[in-house]
Amino acid sequence: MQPTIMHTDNTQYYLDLEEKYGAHNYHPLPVVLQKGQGVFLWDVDNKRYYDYLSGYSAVNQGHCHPAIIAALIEQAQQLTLTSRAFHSALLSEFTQFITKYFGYDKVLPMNTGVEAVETAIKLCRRWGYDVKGIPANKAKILVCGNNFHGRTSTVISFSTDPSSYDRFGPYMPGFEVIPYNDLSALATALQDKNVAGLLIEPIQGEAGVVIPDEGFLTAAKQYCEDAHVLFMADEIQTGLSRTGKLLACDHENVHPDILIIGKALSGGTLPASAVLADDEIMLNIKPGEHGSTYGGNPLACKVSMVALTVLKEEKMAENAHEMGELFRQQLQALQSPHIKTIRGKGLLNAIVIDHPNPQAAWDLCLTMKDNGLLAKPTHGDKIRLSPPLTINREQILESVNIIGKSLETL
Ligand code: IF1
Repeated sequence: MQPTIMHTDNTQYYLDLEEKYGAHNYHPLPVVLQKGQGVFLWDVDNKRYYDYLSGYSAVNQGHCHPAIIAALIEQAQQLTLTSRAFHSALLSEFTQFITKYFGYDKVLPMNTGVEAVETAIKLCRRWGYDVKGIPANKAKILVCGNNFHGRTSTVISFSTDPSSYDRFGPYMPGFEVIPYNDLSALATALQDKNVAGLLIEPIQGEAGVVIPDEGFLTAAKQYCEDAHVLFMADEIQTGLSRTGKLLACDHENVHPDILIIGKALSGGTLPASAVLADDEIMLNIKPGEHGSTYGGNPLACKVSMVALTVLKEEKMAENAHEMGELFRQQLQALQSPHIKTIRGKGLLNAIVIDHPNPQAAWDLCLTMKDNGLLAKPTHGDKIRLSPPLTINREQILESVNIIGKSLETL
């Protein structure tokens, strides 16, 4: 089943420990990591790998980016947490910095991605009642088939993936699933006057990097506006330069009513997420009605400002665009009979494997691991390929070489 697994005793020691004492809610590749720098990771035997997962796009700026780590250390020695019972200088500065950076009136900081999604849902419902005038407890939020927005019991209530929701019910009502990239389904769903918002990934990551038709986001935003419905973009995975623009919505010049970001907001150092919106939406939540102990802590605020600065100063969106084009073109040039599809935008890419063995994508990831490149299959036959945005030309060519060599063993 797993022909290429080669563990050292050292690696096996750690695999056994986690198997025995950790919950079994993941099925990781059998590699145990202990160091990261830029586009590279090292395992406990000091073997070096290209990182083609980037912490699920949380490490866009590269592992242990020197400016981000310096800010982290400096702030950790100064002040890490005040709670929101008091003000902090850094939260104040951060609110100004990030609202100017993305062009919104206000920000609400949280920690994990799914908490930011939950926050957006609450903001949207509140706006629905207080501004749109939806009758009490009737607000509806539209979501898309094959969505991924996180793991809380509310968010899995509108997942269409049984492995996310099965036997975790009862489920939160108030959501309607419509097909992704389907304007006529959206138009029909928007006829319901109780719809308060549309929650959407501008590119569906977990579904296997599914890119909607050109013009879809623009039209969807317009349909929402016409129906007096909020357009909420989950840019947790697609945002922060990953797809070759600061936000994936920027490819169509769409400015979401509610913007949800996370992951790379802290450059992979600590959980930091944020929801951005204008006053008409944000100010409906009053003191005491929403919050979080760690949300907006000074450490996260400092690190996030540097992580966002680094994205711009080092032109990571431009590099993601260029390296993404090169990467897909080089993959194409491999002419591998085992690649059915290559798709992506910037450095958010996926390949679909064509092979009679249903385990082929997993086996390929094991072989790539042995050859010095880490990536993870999703939904059986797809492999997401998303290196840090600092990757250069020579590193892309070497990576494609590793992928090509590995494909030949299938
Ligand atoms: C896991 C995928 C990535 C996300 C979008 C919200 C969240 C995520 C668009 C929640 C999180 C993760 C979480 C991770 C696997 C993963 C993932 F494989 F599911 F698709 F990134 F590629 N919205 N995505 O992608 O953010 O609460 O986790 O901070 O193991 O669940 P979170």
